[in-house]
Amino acid sequence: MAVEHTFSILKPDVTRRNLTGAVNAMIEKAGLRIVAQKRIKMSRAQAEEFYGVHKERPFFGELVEMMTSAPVVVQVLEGENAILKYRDVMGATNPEKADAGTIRKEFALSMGENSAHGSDAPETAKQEIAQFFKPDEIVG
Ligand code: DAT
Ligand code: MG
Repeated sequence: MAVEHTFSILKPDVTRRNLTGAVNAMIEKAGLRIVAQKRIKMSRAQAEEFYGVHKERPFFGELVEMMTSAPVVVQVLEGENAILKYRDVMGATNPEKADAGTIRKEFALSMGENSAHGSDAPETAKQEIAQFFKPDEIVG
């Protein structure tokens, strides 16, 4: 399995509760390397573009509101099989269904405020990284 990059967001519920370091410790403990990171306040346009695939879903408005409600930390994570590995470290979308020891089990407040985003496939990882980082901001 090759070394991959995946895109991560530590969501507003994490920054609001001052848990950035605690989540990053779980990421690093899992063997993923944070090779790019910045704290930003997402604009409505950025959030709508980022979650465009969900725009017809009933929760879309709420999702955009939540993602723009406080700063987020956007990241590129590097590692062997990073895309699937980070999905495992995050746990299930619904924190009630997330396994023990995952980010969402430990920290998520609800299905909406579920602490972390991670890309779901190589193609989406590439697109999502490109939305937030220039190539020279990724330092492996
Ligand atoms: P994931 O973030 O695990 O990739 P997703 O891509 O299906 O999950 O959905 C994106 C985000 O949208 C998810 O992290 C939280 C929110 N969301 C998904 N389904 C939801 C629902 N039924 N009610 C409220 N928010 C939801
Ligand atoms: Mg998703």
